[in-house]
Amino acid sequence: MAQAFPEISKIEYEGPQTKNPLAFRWYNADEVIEGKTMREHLRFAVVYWHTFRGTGSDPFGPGTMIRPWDDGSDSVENAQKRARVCFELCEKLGAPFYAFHDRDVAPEGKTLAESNKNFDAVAKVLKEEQQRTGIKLLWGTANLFSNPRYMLGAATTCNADVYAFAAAQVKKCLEVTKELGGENYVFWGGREGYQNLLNTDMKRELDHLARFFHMAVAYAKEIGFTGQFLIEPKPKEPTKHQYDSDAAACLNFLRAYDLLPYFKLNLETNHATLAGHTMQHELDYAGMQGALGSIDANTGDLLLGWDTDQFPTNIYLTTEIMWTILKWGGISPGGVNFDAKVRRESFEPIDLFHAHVGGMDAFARGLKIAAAIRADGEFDKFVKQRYSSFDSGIGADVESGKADFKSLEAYILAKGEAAPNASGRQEMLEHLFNRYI
Ligand code: XUL
Ligand code: CO
Repeated sequence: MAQAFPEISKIEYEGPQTKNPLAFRWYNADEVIEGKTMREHLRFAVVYWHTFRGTGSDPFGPGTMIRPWDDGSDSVENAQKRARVCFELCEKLGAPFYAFHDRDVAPEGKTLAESNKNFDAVAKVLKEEQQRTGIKLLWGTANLFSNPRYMLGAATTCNADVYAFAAAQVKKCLEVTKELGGENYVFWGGREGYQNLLNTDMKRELDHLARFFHMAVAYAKEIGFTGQFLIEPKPKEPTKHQYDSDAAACLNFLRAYDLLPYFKLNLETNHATLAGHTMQHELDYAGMQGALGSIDANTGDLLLGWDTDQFPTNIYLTTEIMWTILKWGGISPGGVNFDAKVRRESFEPIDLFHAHVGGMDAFARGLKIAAAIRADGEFDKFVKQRYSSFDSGIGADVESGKADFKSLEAYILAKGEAAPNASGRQEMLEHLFNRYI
């Protein structure tokens, strides 16, 4: 097949001084940081849906993207051709992974059997290309939200037939993900939520969702799929209230239904901010509970209240993310997955390269800055000192479980007043953070 991007050769690391926009200034795949290469830390992945199926359409107008390799048809041949283009892009970027929904890579047929046949035909090409290039599948997932049958949800629908369809679709997607050596399997709760509680039995819907996840875990075991299951939180859009609204809600759900041993979280920046959190908050919250699985790397827009899925270029953001990921020991077998789309106005094929190169470089730079912050240890020292009253005496009794309300009362009655507080020094610390940027 002729190249889709003949004018672009492999993107190389040229160092911070280069003026070449299609070169890495910071992402030097083999450079070792904290004992691992950048490639191993970052595990970059290209998403199939935005990058190869995004048309640039919005509620006010049709698609704008120029994609010369795509004939615009829903044929299996076109899908197979597109699959090969995905690998050309990943190879030229040096991205070691990709991720897909079943319905992005292969057209949906008139029946489930026909859809499965289409999926197999494209999976055959994906496998060939994986073997040719060494590029791997970070995760697979089933699209349980686009087809109108899923308008009321999939695993949380009120329609048992729709529930059965969704289960069958996930069954097939697990089989294909296993066949392609997928390292994770993601559930993003597309329409798993509600628009209105007047027509919704929330308890029953959540019970059904938990049953669904238990069935997925059981089937994975049966077929020998050993990838990590991930849930991707998002608070709203398309429904008004998504059940998997943020990290804390997901972890509570998983714990309540005995699913915690089988799942971690796939955290996405734009979803975190829609939930009223920072990405760093979500990462830290998941990390402290051993549930930090993978990230969908993107960013929202401060002035827009929806999921704009922009490519991340903000160094503060990528530093905070990589700092927190390093803190919790990394994200493998997860990765940094660019769930991001070029703007409608960035319609030329080369914009796909500018977007990914910029995102990869921003993360590489964030990783280097985060490692420098950790090497100096100034923040760690400050925070450790801040909590030092819990290292000995009455504080240590609290942490060890030795103290109770009576002993704490006796202690403070004898003392008369608590020791004075120390300043939080927020401004000093924010200034210190800037020193590394
Ligand atoms: C939607 C979203 C999805 C998931 C995969 O906001 O992020 O693309 O990442 O279903
Ligand atoms: Co996502």
